[in-house]
Amino acid sequence: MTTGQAAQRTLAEADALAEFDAVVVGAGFAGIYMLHRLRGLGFTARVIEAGTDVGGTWYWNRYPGARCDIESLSYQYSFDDSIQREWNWSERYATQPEILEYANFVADKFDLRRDMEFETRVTAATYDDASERWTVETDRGDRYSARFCIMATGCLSMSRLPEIPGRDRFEGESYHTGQWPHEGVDFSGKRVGVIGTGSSGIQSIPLIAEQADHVTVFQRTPNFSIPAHNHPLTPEQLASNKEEFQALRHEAERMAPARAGGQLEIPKAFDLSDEERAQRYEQLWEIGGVAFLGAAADLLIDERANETAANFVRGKIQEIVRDPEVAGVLSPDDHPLGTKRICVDTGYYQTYNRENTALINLRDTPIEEITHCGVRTTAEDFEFDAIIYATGFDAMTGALLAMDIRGRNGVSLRDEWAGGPKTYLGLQVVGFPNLFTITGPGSPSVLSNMLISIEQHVDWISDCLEFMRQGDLCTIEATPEAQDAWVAHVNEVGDRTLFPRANSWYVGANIPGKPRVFMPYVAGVGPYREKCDEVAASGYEGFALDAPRTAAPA
Ligand code: N01
Repeated sequence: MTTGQAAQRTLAEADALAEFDAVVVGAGFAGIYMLHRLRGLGFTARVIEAGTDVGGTWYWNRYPGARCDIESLSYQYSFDDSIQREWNWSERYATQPEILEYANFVADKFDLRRDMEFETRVTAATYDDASERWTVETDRGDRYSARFCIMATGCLSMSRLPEIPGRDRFEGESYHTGQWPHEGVDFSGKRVGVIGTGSSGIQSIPLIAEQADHVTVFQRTPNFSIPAHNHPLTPEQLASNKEEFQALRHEAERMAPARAGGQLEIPKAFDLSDEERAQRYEQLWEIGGVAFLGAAADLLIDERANETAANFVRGKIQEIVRDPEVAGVLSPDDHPLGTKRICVDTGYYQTYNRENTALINLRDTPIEEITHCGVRTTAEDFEFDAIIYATGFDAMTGALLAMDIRGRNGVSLRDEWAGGPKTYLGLQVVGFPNLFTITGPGSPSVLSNMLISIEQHVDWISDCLEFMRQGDLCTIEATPEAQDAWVAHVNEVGDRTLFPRANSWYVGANIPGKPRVFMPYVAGVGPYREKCDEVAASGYEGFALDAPRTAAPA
């Protein structure tokens, strides 16, 4: 333990019995902004974070090639204009180190670390009916008491190792992309096996292949990937964005995606002739990135429309990859394009033209076990110096359910969500008063620019807390009627799209035994914001608000 950690530890011990207005779990982008708002409102708050510093996703995912697939000029806070005025992004898509530096820049600018507890994992949060307060417990034995408990735990923060027999037997190096060593890894001269071809695999494989002696990629399901066409940002681009940023953000915050009937100027796939459609797909392929999903208004609604775009991408894979058999294995055929998170890459398909890169189709020859020296499939034994698990996350609910969260009458969130997550607006759960989930299931979250959704939730929660203070109210809790209606609505709009058809982490299909529920809200941040604003303006319709029974309000 360093002197600094020891000093912080002593502080934590001193704080262990202290009471706060709010405890915030997680110091990623959500926790950072939540603390800033709470402080601004004069609430006392403590942020508890498992990592040694701020950053959340961008603290943990340090694998080679890790970048955001939202353009950096959009992936930034808007709450204080001086942040974007002072910060300059270097590339169209920022690298993980640069985004982490940005998180640190914001934490420093607002002097946030003094209210944060690092290297501390929350293990339990329990609501006490009598005192109407939460007790938050950590893996260091600390206990915090707070009126409000705010989960800023992220949607993709519980990394997941697959249940392959023999995983612990491997004598070489093992890594998970979501828990990458801070000092980096040098693969020079090494034989590397990569399991998984989602965004993390697709971003890291090209760079690992450039460095390693040999790379073997184990693919179970091929994914659609669109080129990033990343490039440095010019001083002119940065300068003009600084002027336009707030207006652009205002517009983005109110946007409904094409799949929800927004952006009427976008044509439907069959409004175009075959030639016009091909031209449009080609243009969007050249622009690159997730914008490809906006190629036609009905891509995520109409299977036939989707198939035209999927065919276009499959054609690109055949063009890029020299070996037609490998191109065939890389071509997705089991889900509509975009219904698993679309990937954005730099040189991914091209990597399979390298002499030192091999692709193993696990559909033909599944992995049987990990051996002491590599991977055994039903067809072959592979020897590796390192195995990389790019096998993803227990998304959206994993981080919440990893804690023992108990609401009124000791009811556990794990039991409440045994059949899948149920929330009102993705913000609250019946039976868990004064517990908020930032970008929780049932909100746009992972289907949106996370910075937009985080700011909207933090602002909504902050306004709600201020409303409660003004009205001398002590507890807020979603009503069962409002929650049921919201869950039904989230399912209904989700079912109008093609999303539920894919075995994606959006529906929990990557976790054995996880209930199959489509978790994010697809109607877009604009309509969602309107609904949240209406609820707030009505005096929090759908929530029960109560005056204190026992103690003074926070
Ligand atoms: O995880 P994934 P990820 N044997 O779940 C395979 C965000 N993100 O870390 O599809 C063999 O997508 C699994 O195969 P299958 C982004 O939202 C963003 O890549 O289950 N294979 C799949 O290929 C993204 O969607 C960025 O058949 C196994 C892979 O592992 C999300 O995080 C960058 C297996 C997991 O893919 C998750 O991405 C990175 C097994 N037993 C991540 N188990 C950007 O911003 C699993 N797999 C760019």
